[in-house]
Amino acid sequence: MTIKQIIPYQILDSRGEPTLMVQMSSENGKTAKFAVPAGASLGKTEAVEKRDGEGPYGGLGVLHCIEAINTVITPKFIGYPLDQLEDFDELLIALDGSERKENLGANTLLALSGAYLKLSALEKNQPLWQYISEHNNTSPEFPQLFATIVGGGKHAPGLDIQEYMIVPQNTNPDIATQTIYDVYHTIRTVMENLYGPSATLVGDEGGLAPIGTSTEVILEALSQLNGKVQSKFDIALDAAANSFYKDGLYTIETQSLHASDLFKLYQGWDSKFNLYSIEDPFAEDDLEGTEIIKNMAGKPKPFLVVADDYTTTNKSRIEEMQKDTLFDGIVIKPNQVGTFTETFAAIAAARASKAKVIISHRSGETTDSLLADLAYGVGAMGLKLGAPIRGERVAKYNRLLEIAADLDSNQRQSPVGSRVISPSATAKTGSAPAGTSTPQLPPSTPPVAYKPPVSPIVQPQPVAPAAPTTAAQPTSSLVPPS
Ligand code: 2PG
Ligand code: MG
Repeated sequence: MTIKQIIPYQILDSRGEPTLMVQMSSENGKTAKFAVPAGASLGKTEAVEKRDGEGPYGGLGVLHCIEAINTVITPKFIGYPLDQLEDFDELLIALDGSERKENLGANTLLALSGAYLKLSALEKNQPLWQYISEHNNTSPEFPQLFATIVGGGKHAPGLDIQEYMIVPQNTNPDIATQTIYDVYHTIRTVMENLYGPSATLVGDEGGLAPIGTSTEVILEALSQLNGKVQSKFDIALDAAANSFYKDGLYTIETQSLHASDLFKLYQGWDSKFNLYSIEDPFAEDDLEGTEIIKNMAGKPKPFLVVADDYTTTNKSRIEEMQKDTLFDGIVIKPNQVGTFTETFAAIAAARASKAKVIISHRSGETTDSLLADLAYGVGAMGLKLGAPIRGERVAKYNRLLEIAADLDSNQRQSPVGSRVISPSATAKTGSAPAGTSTPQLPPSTPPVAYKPPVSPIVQPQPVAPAAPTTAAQPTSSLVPPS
């Protein structure tokens, strides 16, 4: 089966800015579409997103990308066979001919690569996750959800840290989603009580955006909810430290800190609130910060160090940085590199280095749900998907719920379900496969012993109340009475 038609068009992303969508059809009339997301906090080595630089939408339009598709790219691909992703992407990369896709634009390439990937799956009558899994020879597994509860940095006013996330320890999409829902809505009430109605406004990823608060307050509020919602959860931060770093100093919550003092601040938060991971804890070009990360490698760590801006979904960068096993987790964002073939290569490189693979959305998203299929299909450890509100975020939650429901109704044709895991027990205690250089970490909580039910989809557990009670609250309780 071959490509019959390619139609590119301009749509708006979740920030209301233009982005590119490609619709691709096969000879037998099947059609797939993919739309490209956009980031706000960017790594310096991300592939280049092409925008018009003039004309409508304040120059942010993608009409030049559309023109390039219509004139340069489409003529090469009409009649091109499906199910040949690597060749297809290779040809796109060659047509662009630049290191960082600045000629045609990484957004142009990704829109085509995504539509082609989806159409190839459709042609094989396979769910997208299955196609991805077979293509990569990976075992599908539901990811742990990294859900933004409170936002800051470049995504929302009020806080310097970009994302305060919870990571439910249960990967069953239904249980994880309910847990995130309960935490999100309770924190919303807490913030409203503390800072007034404006604290219920949200940032780009749906995270709450309270003004006049602090990291300590947010972490305290989150940690008070642990054990009171359906699944236990860990707390993770994306510092996105590039965005509050300048001239050797980090400006955070009225302090100006060198990397070593910022690290002490992180250690203080970790000792109080037991952080699971911090993404981009230092700016990517702060050598002092990189040195601190290097010194952590191979030793007990207070929290896992996750790379996003450092590695930008780039296989070579991942391989280079992971020679010293700098990072415990690596964020994967297809639009940082520009094609799905390169995205898969980055995932494989991250895995080969024993880092956890965390698939991620962007702050400017579309309602496309491919990321959920990608995370499940490659069996990623994590999926960053924002708050459980706003259509473009909810699309990913809903797709995971749909995959789980489909598998359930298809007699669980595939080994799926609820790995109940304790990251603080598995990752932070360094229980990586033998022979890896993952640092040995001090023992913390013992692993949650999980006995899979007969059906791989977990039976519903007793539901904890959405709003926690005050029974065991310290006097400084931030959590409202139910
Ligand atoms: C990040 C992402 C997503 P952005 O930094 O990890 O949360 O943000 O898309 O703005 O880069
Ligand atoms: Mg990040």
